[in-house]
Amino acid sequence: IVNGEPVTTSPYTFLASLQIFDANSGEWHHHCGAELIEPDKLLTAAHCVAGRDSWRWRVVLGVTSIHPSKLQNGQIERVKSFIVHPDYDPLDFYNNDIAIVYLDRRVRYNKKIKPAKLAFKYSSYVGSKCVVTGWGDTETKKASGTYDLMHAHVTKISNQVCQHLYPYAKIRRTNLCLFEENEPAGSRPDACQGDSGGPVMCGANLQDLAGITSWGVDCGAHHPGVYTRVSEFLDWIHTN
Ligand code: 4AZ
Repeated sequence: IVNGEPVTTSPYTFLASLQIFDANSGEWHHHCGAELIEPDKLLTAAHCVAGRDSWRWRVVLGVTSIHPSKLQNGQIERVKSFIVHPDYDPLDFYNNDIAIVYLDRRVRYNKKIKPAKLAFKYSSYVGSKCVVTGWGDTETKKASGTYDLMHAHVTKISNQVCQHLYPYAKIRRTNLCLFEENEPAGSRPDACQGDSGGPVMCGANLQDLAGITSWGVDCGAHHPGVYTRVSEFLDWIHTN
C-alpha cells in the first residue's frame, strides 16, 4: 500500500497472508493477500497462484503483523489446493483474475478471524470511498513490503473514466477501479505489488468485499488500481 496508514486494530478479520516456502532460505515469505469466505476456503487473485504447486503454501489469519515472531497470535493453515478461474487470462489484462484457496483443515472463527461478506450485486459505488489493505510495497518500483498491515482509503471511479486512463488496456464489467484524482501524482493512496489477492471493501461502513487487488501501472502515480469485481463471480464462487 502506498500513501496509506498502518492498521492498528484490524477490522479486516477475514484477511489472510498467503505465504510461500522458500527452500533456499528455509523461510516463509508473504506472497499475496487472500480473503476467508468459509472455514476452509479463501479468495485470492488467480495471478498469485496460477501454474504453481500448492504443497509449499500456507495462510496466516488473525494477525496484523506478519513478522515471524508475531505469528503465534494468529492461526496458520496449510493450503490443500487452488482452483483458478477457468477463463483467467494473464495475456488479456488479467481477465477473470480470481482463484479459490482450499485449506487442509477448517480454521476456527474467533474475534480476530471471521469470513468476509461478499458484495452480492453489481454496485457502482462511484464517487464513494473504498478501502484497500495489504502487506505489499509502500513505494512504487521498489521492494518495500511491510510486516505491519497497511490500508488506504481511495475513491471508486467509473469504469468509463478508468478505461480513458488506460487507453491500451481493456477495462471490463468484471473489473472495478480506484483512483484518487484530487491528490497529486506520487501522493495518491493505492495498492501496490504484494497487495494482490487482497480485498477492496466498499459500501456502508466499508463492509462489502467488492474487489480483489489485481493490477495497475505503477503505484500512487498516474494510473488507477484495477480490481476483480467480486459480485460478477458469485455463481462461480458458489459452485466451487
Ligand atoms: C502488482 O504488481 C500490483 N497500483 C498490484 C496493484 C497495483 C500495481 C501493481 C495498483 O501486484
